[in-house]
Amino acid sequence: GLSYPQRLNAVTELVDDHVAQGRGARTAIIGDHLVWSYAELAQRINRIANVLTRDLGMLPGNRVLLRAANTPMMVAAYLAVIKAGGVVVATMPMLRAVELVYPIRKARIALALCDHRLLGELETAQAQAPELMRIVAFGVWGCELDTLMAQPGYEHFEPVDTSSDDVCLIGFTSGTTGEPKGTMHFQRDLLVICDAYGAKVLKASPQDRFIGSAPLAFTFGLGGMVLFPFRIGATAVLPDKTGPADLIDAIERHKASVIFTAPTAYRAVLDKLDGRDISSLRICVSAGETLPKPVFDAWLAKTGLPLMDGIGATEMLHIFIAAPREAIRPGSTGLPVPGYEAKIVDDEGGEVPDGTPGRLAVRGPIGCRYLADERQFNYVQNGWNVTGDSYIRDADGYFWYQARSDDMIISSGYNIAGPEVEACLLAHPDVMECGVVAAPCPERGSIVKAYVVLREGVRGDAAMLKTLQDHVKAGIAPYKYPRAIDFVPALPKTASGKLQRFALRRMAQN
Ligand code: 3SK
Repeated sequence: GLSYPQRLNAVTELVDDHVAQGRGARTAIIGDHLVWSYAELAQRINRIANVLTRDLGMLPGNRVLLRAANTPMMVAAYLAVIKAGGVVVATMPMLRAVELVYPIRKARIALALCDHRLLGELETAQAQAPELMRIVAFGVWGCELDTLMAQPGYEHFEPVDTSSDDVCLIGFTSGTTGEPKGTMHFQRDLLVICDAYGAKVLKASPQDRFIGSAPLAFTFGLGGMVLFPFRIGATAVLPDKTGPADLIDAIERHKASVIFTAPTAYRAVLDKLDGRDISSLRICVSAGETLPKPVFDAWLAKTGLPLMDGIGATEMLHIFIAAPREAIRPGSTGLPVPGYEAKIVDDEGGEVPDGTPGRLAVRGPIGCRYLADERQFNYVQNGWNVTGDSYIRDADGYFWYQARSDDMIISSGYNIAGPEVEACLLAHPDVMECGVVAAPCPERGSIVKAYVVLREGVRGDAAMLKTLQDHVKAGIAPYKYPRAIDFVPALPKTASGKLQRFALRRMAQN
């Protein structure tokens, strides 16, 4: 089992110990225009922590909103708040003012550190969120934070003597349904995910360079691009832009070796790969949404590397089911991460036999703790975290994704998993992205309806509709074929890049 001292400040172990133990010259962060060693990162963290506590009046336990893209300063600010005993509430850079008001009010946030390029929406939100007393800009010379940081005597900061179960971050779920929920995580949780998934499944080395595209405000990105590398003294590569072409550029340029991103991004990268060299990659993690088998197959064929699928949740901080590279079974999400247990339950919470679909329930060293939210009692039942995902466990203990519990389409009495139809459509070379939901139908109750983004230059006409319908009929049980297909230029996504099926379901009502 994992055990941690009762008094613990995670930043000591993630950054300061590397410096104290002679690893300060190692590269911690490579940005587009800078490289920081662990010693330089530690000093930036100390300078910001001094500003927070001496100039901005932050006290241990105070919540601080952070708003920036995945920049080195965002990382330093994140760790400075934690080192000073505060609680980080990071927000996705894409959020607009209306979306920022809710977390500010819910978490009663008085202080925000904000990249100067993203001030506009936050200032607009402030007008509707009187709790937010102070916004401090950073990112270029002359910004308030950058100026304050430069004060003499700010290069040292004693970590606040926090308890291992002091809350240090509140991650707001991106709201695929309902109001966002604030999930609270402890100082020790930041280390737990590294020592469980990181050490036992990912098995990266201090020589690795980590890259990815998820925002650091999404705990998938925080773990993959900051916590996992820092725990082992490895390097985080943080390019300014993280679109598919930018990722390829940065992998080539900085020889990144471990990548964390979502299936859609792998697909988009594949599309732009001709003539490029990404052979430095050796570990490729896919999570954030279900990994369609065609994407696994295509990535393997092109790169020779298996995608390491995994399922996590903001509630659980990071991935809790995945398979180590040597035990991957394509199409399956994997096995419980060592230290976690998982089972499949029915609607009453009773465990169902292997091979039977039901809801995925999990427990382990991290669990869901919503900030003042009654939905806690739906998510945690009898000590188990009951996710909204429908899964099957096979006789060997592998977990196979079926659908979000609410992604099942019932058509003429058949249960059809939308993601299975999506995976089949995605295997067609002209399909770039798709989402499959139920559309109302007087005869059948519902029909399967697909929203499809076609490859550039391909026409969404009647012939293509028939081609795709025939393709699904040939690939999976014919009753699952989409009776309706809309060709669309883009799919609705959350700020963390997840398909918003509820938005498609709403579109399908009309
Ligand atoms: O699977 C997810 O959506 C997830 C959420 C939070 C952290 C990590 C992951 C993979």
